[in-house]
Amino acid sequence: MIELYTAPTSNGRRATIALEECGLPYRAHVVTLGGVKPEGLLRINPLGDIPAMHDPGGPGGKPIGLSQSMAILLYAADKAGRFMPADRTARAQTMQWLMYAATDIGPTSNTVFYLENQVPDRVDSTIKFFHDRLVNFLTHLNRRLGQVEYLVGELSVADLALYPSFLIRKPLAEAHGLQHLLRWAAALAARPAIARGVKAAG
Ligand SMILES: N[C@@H](CCC(=O)N[C@@H](CS)C(=O)NCC(=O)O)C(=O)O
Repeated sequence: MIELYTAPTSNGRRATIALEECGLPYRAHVVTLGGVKPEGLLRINPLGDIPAMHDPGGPGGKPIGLSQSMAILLYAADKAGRFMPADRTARAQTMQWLMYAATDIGPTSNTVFYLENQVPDRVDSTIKFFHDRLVNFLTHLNRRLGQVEYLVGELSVADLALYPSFLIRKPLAEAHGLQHLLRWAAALAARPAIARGVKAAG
């Protein structure tokens, strides 16, 4: 059984959603962020960051430990043989949108969070810069989702990568009337495995 260390954050939910959608049995250990980290988590990731998982039945039947929510998502999809289009062009496009979630949306959303909540000196012009950048990224997604049902047509790891980051920024999508993005999110929210994944992260 896969042991997963997680928490109710976008990264933590990405891992639980991935395991639920891929139908891989796992046990979730919900970790208190900022607190003492369980030994099992530190053995996989000495940084103590969630999510991290241990799969005793990894490739070749050997155990594997993994951190990084995107790596866990791709591992689960590969193990289950799901959510990655067979067509090579569609696969390349899936990676393009997954990277958009991983390197543009996620980090910008996190930066807004840190600037608004954790950086000691609040600088409104800097917050506005990153906030506008995030709105621009979400608007780009909205345009894309006005043309396709899911990011690459069929449901893929790109959608599963993005959805947890979207959840935190849903109010922004509502405030800017990003109807296609909201339609996409409602379709994902209606999936029982996604609902279970969000709940399992705590
Ligand atoms: N890039 C990593 C980021 C992992 C990360 O930053 N995890 C945070 C929570 S979302 C964490 O565990 N922080 C340690 C703590 O707050 O105690 C991923 O996608 O998994």
